Amino acid sequence: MDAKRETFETRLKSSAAEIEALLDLLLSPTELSDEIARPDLLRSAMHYAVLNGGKRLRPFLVVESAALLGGNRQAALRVGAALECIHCYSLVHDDLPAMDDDDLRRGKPTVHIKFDEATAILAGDSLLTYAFDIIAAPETDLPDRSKTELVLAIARAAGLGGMAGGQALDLAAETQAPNEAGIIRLQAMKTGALIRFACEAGAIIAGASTEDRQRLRRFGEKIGLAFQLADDILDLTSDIKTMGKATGKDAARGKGTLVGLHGMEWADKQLRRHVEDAEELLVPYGERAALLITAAHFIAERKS
Ligand code: GRG
Repeated sequence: MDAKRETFETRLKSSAAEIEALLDLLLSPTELSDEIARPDLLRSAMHYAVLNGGKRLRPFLVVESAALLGGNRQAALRVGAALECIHCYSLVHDDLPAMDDDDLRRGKPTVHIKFDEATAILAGDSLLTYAFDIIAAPETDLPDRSKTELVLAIARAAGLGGMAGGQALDLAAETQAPNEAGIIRLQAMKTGALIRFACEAGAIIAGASTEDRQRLRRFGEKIGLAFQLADDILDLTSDIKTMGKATGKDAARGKGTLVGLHGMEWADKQLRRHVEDAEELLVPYGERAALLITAAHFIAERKS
């Protein structure tokens, strides 16, 4: 393994450990002020949904984007934890029988299998809500204006015009296959929006200039495209053991993907192009951006 990749993997692991420790604390049985009680079954399901493995890529992007622009690390960790709560909620709800109907996630039983469907729905609901709590709480040491910007940006990324809307388009795609532009839009919403937020959040936390914020946002967009393309390739080429979840489902359902439309050779080339574009965007930051650039490569080359 080359040195840059090694540094990246070490940093990804250490930020994942910090995020997990924070999530564990946030999901402890002790009530926060103004909470009346924390029902233990629901709290346990949330804890299980969040602390069951996972690469913690989105929080890593928040932390490292903030670090690039001189943002407060503790605040970035909290925003990363909030984002991971939303990501995990989306996985819990996506796995439900009414959606993808999966029994396995991150190599373990999905939340509705381990607990029950109603608890899984409520765990997702509560994780989504908790994300806004974590950002707005006094423990997140940021100016109120930055918190408002973060809450607005994460809401737009997760809601009707972002991830949840993308999931609705994805469900509709099972009965009517979208064209290429439709696939790109669906994926930008369903998967891309949270990844773009992760990178833009770093700039907001750092109180960066509009230009820096825009640059990080575009970087997030590019690696979001790479992430989804890699996911489509893995859905076709990987197996349940490596991925920790069912594979081949998109193809089996005749769901349109860019790989299905253009073939594997095109997808590989396109993936390289997205990573090059992402790298190009960070040129102004020189060596300081090396870690984020290695992250872009990792996203494109990941095996799970
Ligand atoms: C239910 C509102 C709602 C949205 C669901 C994200 C999502 C939308 C569905 C998940 C289905 C899926 C496999 C999407 C492809 C991209 C994706 C989010 C993969 C999983 O993310 P990783 O690889 O997972 O970062 P880990 O486990 O490492 O966190």
